[in-house]
Amino acid sequence: LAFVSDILAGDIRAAGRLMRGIDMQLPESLETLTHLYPHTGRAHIVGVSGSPGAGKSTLITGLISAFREQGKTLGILLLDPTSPYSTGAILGDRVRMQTHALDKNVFIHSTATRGNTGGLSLAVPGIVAVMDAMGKEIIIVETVGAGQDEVDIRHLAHTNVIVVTPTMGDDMQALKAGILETAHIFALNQSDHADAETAHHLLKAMIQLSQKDDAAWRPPVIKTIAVHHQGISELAEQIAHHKHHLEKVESPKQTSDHMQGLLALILRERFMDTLRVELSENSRWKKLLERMAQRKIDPYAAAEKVLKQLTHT
Ligand SMILES: Nc1nc2c(ncn2[C@@H]2O[C@H](COP(=O)(O)OP(=O)(O)OP(=O)(O)O)[C@@H](O)[C@H]2O)c(=O)[nH]1
Ligand SMILES: [Mg+2]
Repeated sequence: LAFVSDILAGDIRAAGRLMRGIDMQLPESLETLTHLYPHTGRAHIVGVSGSPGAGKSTLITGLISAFREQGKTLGILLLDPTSPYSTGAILGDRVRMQTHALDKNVFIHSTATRGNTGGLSLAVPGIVAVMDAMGKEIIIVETVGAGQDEVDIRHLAHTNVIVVTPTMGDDMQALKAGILETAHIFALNQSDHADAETAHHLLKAMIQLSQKDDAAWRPPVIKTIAVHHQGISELAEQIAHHKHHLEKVESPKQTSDHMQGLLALILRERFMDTLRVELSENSRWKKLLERMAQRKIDPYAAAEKVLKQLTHT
């Protein structure tokens, strides 16, 4: 348990080691997490999602400076996108964020995202919990919003920042309703682009349409030019503003949604693993598989049978 107190004291080496253990889902690392968990729940978790190349890492680098100026401590988690656009991006991000790498108040970790089901990996909530236990006041999680990630990051982040760009053009129409509704703040990055004004109006109109009349929080759109550090302080301000909003109004509901989502995420992954082993190794399904092959039972009916048997034993 000396290890636990090291983490609580913010020891970087101990934390890095534990995070790698959580990445691999080592039993002893999960055991340590059990002891750390009661010390978590203090950090403000901010998700930053958006398409590959939207400018997420550049924005985050700016946000780190803005929050450091306020004396806040930070944890940054970069989720390695599997998208072909982003090969080597983590390394690049690390290099760009290097200005902060010597600052002991900023802890940066990167990990692969994909779990069995294509969403966040099992490790992500654990790694965030370690940063929380280390006493990091703000934890920023960068994730590519191309797949289902933004749906899962919702169950972790208190504040969801979606990064969009004017070059998205028609693609902006493709912003899924689910994303519009769960975003708390939009950063319209690359606002130095010629189409920025058009995109700004379009985005605001879309947000307007997606909002319920009685919505307690209306997502602001912040125009940013991350490379020139423009709009960053406004973005940081809105993040803080949203935190206050949660403290006043929505927190209990969000917490309960988060707990449910986290549990579902972990159960889904665990269940997939169990299921894979079960179907390939337990001989009791052999007959069923054969009957499927002989077209004596269709796959839907077979699945129904498996489900019934598994949930009733
Ligand atoms: N013109 C312009 N370029 C920008 C702006 N913000 C970022 N960039 C550039 O866009 C490129 C991608 O920026 P990143 O911050 O790596 O984007 P990202 O969203 O983290 O990318 P991935 O992690 O690969 O998904 C870099 O070359 C940046 O310098 C901006 O506001 N305007
Ligand atoms: Mg990036």
